[in-house]
Amino acid sequence: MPEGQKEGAAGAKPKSARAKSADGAGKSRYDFVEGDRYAPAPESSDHVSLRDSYQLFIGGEWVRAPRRIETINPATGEVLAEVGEAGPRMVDRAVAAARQAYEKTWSEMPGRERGKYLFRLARLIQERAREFAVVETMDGGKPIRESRDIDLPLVAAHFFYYAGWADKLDYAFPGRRARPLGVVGQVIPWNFPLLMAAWKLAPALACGNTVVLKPAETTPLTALKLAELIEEAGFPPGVVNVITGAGKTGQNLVRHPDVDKVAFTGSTAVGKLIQKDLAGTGRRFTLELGGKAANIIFDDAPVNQAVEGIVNGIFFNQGHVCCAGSRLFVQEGIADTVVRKLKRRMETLVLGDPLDKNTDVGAINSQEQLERIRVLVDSGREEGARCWQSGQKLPRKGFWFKPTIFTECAQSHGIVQKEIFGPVLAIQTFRTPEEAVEKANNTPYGLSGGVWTDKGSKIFKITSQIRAGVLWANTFNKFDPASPFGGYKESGIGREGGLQGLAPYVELR
Ligand code: TAP
Repeated sequence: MPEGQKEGAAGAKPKSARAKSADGAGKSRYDFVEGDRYAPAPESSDHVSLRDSYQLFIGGEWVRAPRRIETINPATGEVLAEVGEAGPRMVDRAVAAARQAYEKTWSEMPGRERGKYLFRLARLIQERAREFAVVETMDGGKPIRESRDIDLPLVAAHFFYYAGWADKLDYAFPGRRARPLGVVGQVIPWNFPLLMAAWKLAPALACGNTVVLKPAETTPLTALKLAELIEEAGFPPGVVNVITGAGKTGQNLVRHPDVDKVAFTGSTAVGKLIQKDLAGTGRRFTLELGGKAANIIFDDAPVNQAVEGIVNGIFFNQGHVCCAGSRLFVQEGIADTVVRKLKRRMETLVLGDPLDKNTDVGAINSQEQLERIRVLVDSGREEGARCWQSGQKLPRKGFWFKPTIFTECAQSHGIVQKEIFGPVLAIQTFRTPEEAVEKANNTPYGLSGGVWTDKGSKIFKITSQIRAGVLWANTFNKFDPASPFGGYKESGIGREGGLQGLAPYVELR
């Protein structure tokens, strides 16, 4: 069936979907609500304080970088603010500030005192959660429901969790003495900007390290606002430094000879470059990289719940999720039913204004990412897989991509093997559990996966055979700060979260 065309009953919209916007006048200046089925429920951005221009946060001061870059709202194309682009001198300065703070204060401070700073920061994040959620949505394009209900609560939870470990490191590693490593260079991606900052900062600081953090070029704002909170919480100058910029800034940071440890989250391609950069230096690193998770649905699974799990697995955050369930394996006997129900459910997804509380699918993060998705989707069509897209209208401005599925996929197709990092699902079928496991493991990645079945024994058997760091059973995309996260194979090295997330930030004696 051609792209965009709805199939018979499966494509029919449910009743609510046909209802017009209640007031008929809810058109925003970006035409987000055209064709929508609910009255607009926009989250207010009046309470948000955003500066026009941000400097670099180095040594507890705001330092001007001569070169500037703009960050835009991907849902509208509007410029939100300009930020500094840190060149080599600024990277040097940030690393020197972190070194000084490490030697003079932070590493010498008792864990219980470090914990107090982290608890204070966690509380400040909670107080300002609404504002931060709005900024995250404006800068990144993700639906406000996600940034408000998932990102921000998890960010605060991470700081609370690791604050609790700061004075208990002796219990984390019984019989050993945990010493911090020194200055940590941290580079993070754009898909969960604040959450990735929390995953990186909280354990590093709890263990007594100081940090230079580089957020992604397209989503620097919440990291800079976090720096404002770090200032407000009274952290000693230089304990946390935030430098903005593009890939070159990240490269200068990870190559810096006075950085003791590198923590990177991003693509496998850049992860490999970093590994090469650090080879032979003796410096430590952890890499949290890409994924191509298998979501496996057995014929004894509760189908309706599984369909919700599939939708959550691939359309959460527009599929900009390293652990997204981007490969679906359905047991042959229920494949037609699952695909039919999935298509019907996809038609009900609300795509549009990310600040609207009804929105399920927001904007693609950048023009560049949109192009990447288009290229891979075109390659799927060319290779012979069958493409189907739901019928939502796309807003005229900004970057958007319709929820998309491919059926009739072969294991060799690029859309099955490569990380698309967009709202695109490749569907395959299987007959036996062995075939499901074989196909699920046939990928260079090994970050996450999901299994749907009524049988507990099958869950244990299958999950123990899938080579992935995180596996969910009868659910998907669930996160907790106490639970370790990380990959096998080309999905990375090291773990973040939980007790395991402390280990990469300490030397054990
Ligand atoms: P990348 O292009 O790899 O960028 C990640 C970060 O590295 C950005 O801050 C980027 O800067 C910077 N960077 C680029 N080139 C660099 C270099 N040579 N040296 C040092 N830093 C460099 O990834 P992305 O497109 O932002 O993020 C998407 C990827 O992240 C996906 O593959 C996704 O699976 C992965 N991811 C993994 C996880 C976990 S926990 N495994 C979580 C989230 C995302 P600029 O962006 O400013 O250029």
